[in-house]
Amino acid sequence: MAEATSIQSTCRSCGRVGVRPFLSLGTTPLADALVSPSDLDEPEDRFPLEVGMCPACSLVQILDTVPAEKLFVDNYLYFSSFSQELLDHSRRHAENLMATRRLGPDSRVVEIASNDGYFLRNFVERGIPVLGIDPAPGQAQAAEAVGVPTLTEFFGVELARRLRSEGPPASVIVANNVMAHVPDLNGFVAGLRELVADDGLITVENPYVRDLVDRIEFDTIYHEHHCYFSCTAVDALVRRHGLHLNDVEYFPDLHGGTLRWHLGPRSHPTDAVRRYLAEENERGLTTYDFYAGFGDRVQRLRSTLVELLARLKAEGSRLAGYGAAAKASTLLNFAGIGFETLDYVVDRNVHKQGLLMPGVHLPIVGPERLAVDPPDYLVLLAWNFQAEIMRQQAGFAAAGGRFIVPVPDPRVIESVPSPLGASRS
Ligand code: DWN
Repeated sequence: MAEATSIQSTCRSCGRVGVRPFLSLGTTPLADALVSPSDLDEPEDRFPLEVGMCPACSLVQILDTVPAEKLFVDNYLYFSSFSQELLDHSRRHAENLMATRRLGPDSRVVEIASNDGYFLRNFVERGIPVLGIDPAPGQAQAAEAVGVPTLTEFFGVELARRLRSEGPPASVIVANNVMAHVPDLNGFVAGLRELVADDGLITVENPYVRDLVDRIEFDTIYHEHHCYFSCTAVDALVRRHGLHLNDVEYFPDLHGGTLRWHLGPRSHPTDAVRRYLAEENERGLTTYDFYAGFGDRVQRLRSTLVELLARLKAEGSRLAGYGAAAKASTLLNFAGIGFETLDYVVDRNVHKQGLLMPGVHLPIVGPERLAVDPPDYLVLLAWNFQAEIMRQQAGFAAAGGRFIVPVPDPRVIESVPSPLGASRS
């Protein structure tokens, strides 16, 4: 049964009316709300999942807002440190900041959504003062265990004002995969401005909406992700709060294509900023037409994927999924893929093992299951970590197992791709 949500009648960034819908994924369970077997008799909340684009400021956003108390629960199960490639990516970022920002004992590095200390621990090892901010108690506890002091609170302008009244401004603020999650987007950005030093740097990382559309990454759409960012939308958003977009870095293989925006109170944009804004204008990311045909492409992907998996099942093959990711929940529920197709879903996050996937209730098991009860095919539901997972599961492949990538064109694959990289192109 669809639960009540508040319809977002105005843009989450600029506040104007007229956000134009371009995709509906039906009513889906909350992507992070893994189900305990003991709760199977309980009704599972499902909410409308529709996406639109604001013609005034170009922000892509979901149209329904789930009540915060449903969305943000204490037993949040996502721990960043379960991906070595993400840890390597974060360490490179930390080392670059230490070198370019000349950070030392008088600096202050703050991370918002600091999770389990996966990023800030790099500064702790070098004696640079840090502060983590993350409302999830389990992750905060894990961060404290690696020496990262963590405030278990939601970040916004009120917390920023309190931190500024109690201590120095932040030399660097890092916000990875969180600006898309916050219900009060303007309050979040106003908090960034409040907390950062006048000569400070803010880096914000989020998946890039251009790649979401180009690569048909519809499964990265879920209720926890309120917004999907372009440089144009970020530029308009941050200017409203006295911040400037000064640089852009692109990571084509991270989370399906990620941008890192460099923001600050002073304006000194690089050529990369001008290049991205010009390209988005030329490609039409600032117009509804760029998104208008996305829904049809998503429907075609769904049909191709379902037909491929059904054919393999009909031939007598056994299939399982890999990655109890939030995106896996969107994909499985939208495509209607459950026990008729997959036997189980593998995930090495021990906090997820023993639970069930939202909606379809497939059991989540550890990677060791692949050795004792291997399928013929492993569907990479966490396709964004394809290289890392395939390297890890080389034994599964050596024993004849094969991998299926579901996005952007569902297909059986053989070779192990290269690791993550970064560029400004
Ligand atoms: O914003 C967000 C995006 C960027 O990342 C948050 N919603 C949290 C997360 O979303 P997600 O759950 O879709 O993310 P992941 O990181 O794609 O999920 C990967 C899943 O796969 C995790 O549950 C961990 C698991 N995993 C694994 O079992 N073995 C991951 C790797 C790399 C592995 O080797």
